[in-house]
Amino acid sequence: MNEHVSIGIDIGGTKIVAGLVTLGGGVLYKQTVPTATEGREQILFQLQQLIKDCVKEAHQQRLPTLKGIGIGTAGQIDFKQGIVRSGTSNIKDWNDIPLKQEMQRLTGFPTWVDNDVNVVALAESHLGAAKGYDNVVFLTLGTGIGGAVIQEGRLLHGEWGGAAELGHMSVDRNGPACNCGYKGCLEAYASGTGIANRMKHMLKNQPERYDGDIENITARDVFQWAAEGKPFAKSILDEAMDALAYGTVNIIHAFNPSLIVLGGGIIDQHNWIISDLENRVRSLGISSLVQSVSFKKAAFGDEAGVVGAAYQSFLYNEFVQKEGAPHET
Ligand code: BMX
Ligand code: ZN
Repeated sequence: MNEHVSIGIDIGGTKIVAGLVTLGGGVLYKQTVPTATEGREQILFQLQQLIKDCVKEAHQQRLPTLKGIGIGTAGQIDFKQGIVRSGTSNIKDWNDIPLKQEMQRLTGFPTWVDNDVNVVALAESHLGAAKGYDNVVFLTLGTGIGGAVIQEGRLLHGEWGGAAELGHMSVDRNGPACNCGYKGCLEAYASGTGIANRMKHMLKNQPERYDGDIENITARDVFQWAAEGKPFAKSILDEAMDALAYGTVNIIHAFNPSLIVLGGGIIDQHNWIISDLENRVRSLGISSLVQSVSFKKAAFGDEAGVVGAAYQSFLYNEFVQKEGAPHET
């Protein structure tokens, strides 16, 4: 076994996944923990533990020397400096963290950091569903809604890395308050937290429809109730799909992609969303733009984040590059 191997870490609003990933996108070991709700110190501690376990596992599997650590994290990331500049309340206190520096100091490994969905875009465009496409938009539906844009073959970062927060595009200026501070964001309707919150809001105003504890309702409940034919849950999912369709058309109008890749936990469990979204989008917006887009599911499924995170280390690591490995997208 002489393939390059690195540690990939995917930090989301609900879980952190860490693993040993090969240059070819194989995951040799993987561990998942719930994201600490206490905030940054605990999350940094979790990261250290996860890295320790990965290093131990690499020894046990007699893997070659690890090339480094790649982190993809939810939040607005200064990707050159590896700093988490800010984050929505999906992760407590996840702001102003020199993550790259801190991890390098604690572990001694060269470390790269970018937004969680930007790294999904790296994995999918080098090895997965978007291979061979130059203009692609990525949307993940999970705790939040994350976005990434590949424009003319390159990942769009903006001035310092905060570009493509597509979940925080408003689809209704009179809509519900979002946890980012804005109003009517796509995420407030169609993410896991958004769907649960919309359901809670509806049932609080119509308590006769539900006799359980409204505060404990999750998106999973809403999907299940809708599948059982309960009209109140169906209407929440219809609202979510409508918001997703309008949001997607806005994105198509802005970027003229040839492909939209959908991923994240909600897509993994509910494939029908992709074809339903495609049908809705085709009947909205500027015809030449909405008719020329294809839709695909992320090829790496829920491993896209951890593979893409590690992939940064292969793309940006000079030693790997000298040996003829991939160049930046
Ligand atoms: C939120 C935002 C994005 C992130 C997206 C998906 C934060 C903390 N998160 O919109 O940066 O990409 O969620 O994240 O600002 P996930 O938690 O669903 O994986
Ligand atoms: Zn928002």
